[in-house]
Amino acid sequence: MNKFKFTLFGILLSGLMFGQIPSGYYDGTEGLTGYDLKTKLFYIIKDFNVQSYAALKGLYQSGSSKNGFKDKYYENDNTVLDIYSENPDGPDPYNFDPNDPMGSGGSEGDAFNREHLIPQSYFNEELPMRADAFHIWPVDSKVNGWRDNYAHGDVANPGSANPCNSGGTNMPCYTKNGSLKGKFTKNSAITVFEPIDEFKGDVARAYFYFATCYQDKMAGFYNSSNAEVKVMFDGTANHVFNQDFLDMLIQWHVMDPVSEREQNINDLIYYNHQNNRNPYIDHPEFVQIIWGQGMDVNDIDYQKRNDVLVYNSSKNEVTLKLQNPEKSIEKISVYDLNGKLVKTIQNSNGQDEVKISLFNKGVYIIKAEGKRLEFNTKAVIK
Ligand SMILES: [Ca+2]
Ligand SMILES: [Ca+2]
Repeated sequence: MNKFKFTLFGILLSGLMFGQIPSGYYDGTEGLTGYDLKTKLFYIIKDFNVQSYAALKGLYQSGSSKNGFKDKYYENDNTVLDIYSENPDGPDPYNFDPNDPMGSGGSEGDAFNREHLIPQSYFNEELPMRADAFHIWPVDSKVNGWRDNYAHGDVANPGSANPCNSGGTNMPCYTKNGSLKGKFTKNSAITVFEPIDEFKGDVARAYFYFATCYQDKMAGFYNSSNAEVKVMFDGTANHVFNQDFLDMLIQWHVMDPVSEREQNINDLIYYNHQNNRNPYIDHPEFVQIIWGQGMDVNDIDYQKRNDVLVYNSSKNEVTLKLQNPEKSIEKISVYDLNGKLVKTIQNSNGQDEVKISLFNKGVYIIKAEGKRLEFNTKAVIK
């Protein structure tokens, strides 16, 4: 096991801490690695204050300043923050008032309801899973229906997708915010649903929470009558995940770091609802320590983004060029593979193009932060 790999991921994954972790909450986790750490976390989070399924509605309506189920981050208009319709690059296609009745709609934008990121049929609609707010989020009901019981996953051939309007059966297809339904990049026999880049890490961390909180129930879930469960899980209490699915979740987790919204939701659920936390929001490095042993940055397939171009502009220079005027680059941090901070660039005058000079050959990880922007990417100087 290579220690500096952990250091690097730890630095990249620990973002600005907005959350209020209660004192002593993670006592006893120090020094633990692998499944020992996961089992310790299981004991910390499993006995939560189970709320009713109906109580989720009140949670979504909460007037708390930390209610990350409302949009306090993009339009900041307190409409429902629906990951399947929020457009972080501009105006939303539609919005819901959290006080409106939930329902089912004939088309996108008609109504919202409760989306189980891990489908209810996997666990026979039983409590506490059925009402656990860490994986049940308010989303458009029509898109919820299209997502169905499929796993979340990267969709193959997104460029050939058409709108899902005809019912989500015309795959690959996209929703009004660009979420995709289609065949899994890792297995063309499997249908998956892909959230937009902005929320991929959020979704991945919800899966990591679920895998930890219910590790003792995983064998039972795996034997559910729903065949789709095997796309996500492997039936074990330790590893929990199907390997292809896990590799993708780790990639989503690394590329889309913890956001203020997630930290707010973590506090909201802890202090106002069920009194437990998602450890992977408080300690994103735990993902690597549990599941990513032996993994390094070269194992992560850093995808191209359509909001920022990252390219080698000359022999010793990497350029980040913003493609979307709604966003801004405010700060860039560059790390070498030892996890050492090589340089920081403050882009206080808001230029949409930032050049980074790097004189030593090697692989670097670039962390970009700004308005409506936070991601990690890789750069190579040859
Ligand atoms: Ca919005
Ligand atoms: Ca995110």
